Amino acid sequence: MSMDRKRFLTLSATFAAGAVCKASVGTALSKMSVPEKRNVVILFIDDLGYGDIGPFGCKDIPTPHLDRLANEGTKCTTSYITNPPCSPSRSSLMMGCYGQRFGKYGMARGLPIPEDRQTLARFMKDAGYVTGHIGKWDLGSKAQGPLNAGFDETRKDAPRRIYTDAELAELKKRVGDSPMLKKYLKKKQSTDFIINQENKVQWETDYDGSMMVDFVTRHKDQPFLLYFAPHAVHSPSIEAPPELTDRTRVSSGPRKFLAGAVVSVDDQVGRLLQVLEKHGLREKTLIIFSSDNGANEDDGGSSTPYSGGKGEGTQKEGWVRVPAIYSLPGVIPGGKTYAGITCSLDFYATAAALTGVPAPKHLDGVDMIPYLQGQRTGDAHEFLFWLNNDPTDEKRRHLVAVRWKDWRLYRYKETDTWQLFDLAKDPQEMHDVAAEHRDIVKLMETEFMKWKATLPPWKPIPESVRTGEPVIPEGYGWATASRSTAGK
Ligand SMILES: [Ca+2]
Repeated sequence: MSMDRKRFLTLSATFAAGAVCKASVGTALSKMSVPEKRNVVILFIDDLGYGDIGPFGCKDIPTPHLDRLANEGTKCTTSYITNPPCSPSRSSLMMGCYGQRFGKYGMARGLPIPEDRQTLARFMKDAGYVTGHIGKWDLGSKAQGPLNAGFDETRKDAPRRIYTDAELAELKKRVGDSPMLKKYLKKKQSTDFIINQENKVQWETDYDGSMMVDFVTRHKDQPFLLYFAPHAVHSPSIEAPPELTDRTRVSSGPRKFLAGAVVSVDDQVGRLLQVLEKHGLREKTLIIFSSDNGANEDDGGSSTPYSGGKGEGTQKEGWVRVPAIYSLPGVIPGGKTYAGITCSLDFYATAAALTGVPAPKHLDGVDMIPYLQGQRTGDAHEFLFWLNNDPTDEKRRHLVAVRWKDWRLYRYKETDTWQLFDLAKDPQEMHDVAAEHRDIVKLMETEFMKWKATLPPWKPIPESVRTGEPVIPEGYGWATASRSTAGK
């Protein structure tokens, strides 16, 4: 059976069952004054820490455009990614459900994204949206690129800058004797700069921002979903040029360069807001801003006030707690904070609610708009769960955890004893209080076991799906889906 045929049957079954979104689509839509479809832009930053942008308390990196976005929207101060790091996080976002539901128990690069359930892009496309992807992909099998997963367009990968010996010597002088230089620039090939159509060297995230402006401009007259996943602020940020680093208050160390990359992200947010305003789309566009996992501490990323992050910190809150902002003027209140528990699985459900088409049944997320409007109160998710125990994954990334109210229940592997932390009183997780709260440990463990019982077992990834064509074509401009790969 062809993929399209299977998809049609899945869709038919969904509609026949009369599926409705879990969280009152009708209520949220009834508050809107304009009956037309809203655009959705998801800005998903790589390794951006909880404490690395102004709206979340960062003092040393100016982020005026993100400050404005938070002012024109609601920031979520207890937002998580359920499946760290890059690849599982992006997969679960795109599927709107825990990665374990399709076998993703860790990094598991090459694991196919399921074809019997709509991706977010596929759902939006079927709901009449034009769908675009820019930047990092890192999900699915080698043969499943954005154009096979419901995106109409993906921006092509421009060629990378190759340093001359003289340029490399200059860079070394600027960044010092960084081990990152040796690790990432072995072939003198830049990870942060590309060569653009004009044959000029350009910071890749800035180039991607130009593609974002181009996408919005070309599709201003039709509803669109844009998934913007820039390279920044992933390691190494050491190539960040003085034009970026000089705009921060960090003057030395690895954070200086990471700060420059954060400034670049903020610049692109500014360009997005500008192009939306130019075309009268600001109040017709939901912007969701977040990160694929917590701070990169090796690069000076910050999880403040929490501890942990990428690298050695993957056992702590800062690895999975990320900044998140929702902005849709006229629908979502501006300048507010939502402190309830929410997560990246909610992006799909929230976007789906805006289409008026019933959301698919496989989602674990909820429509956040009623929570952000205050129509619903409390945590959007009473419990969230983490189970990273893929035996082929790096041991340091193994993680078992549960969040409930202010509590974080944690253990490294399933045979370990649970530890319990009160994040309200102890955000740095210095004091294990499991012995004093046996009842809470029991309650959270019981919920974890119930959730785990709903998951399929882990299986190795078949060799056959690990090879295939490059998922993002090289060149300039946009690659577009053909009828055979994307239907319609
Ligand atoms: Ca990442």
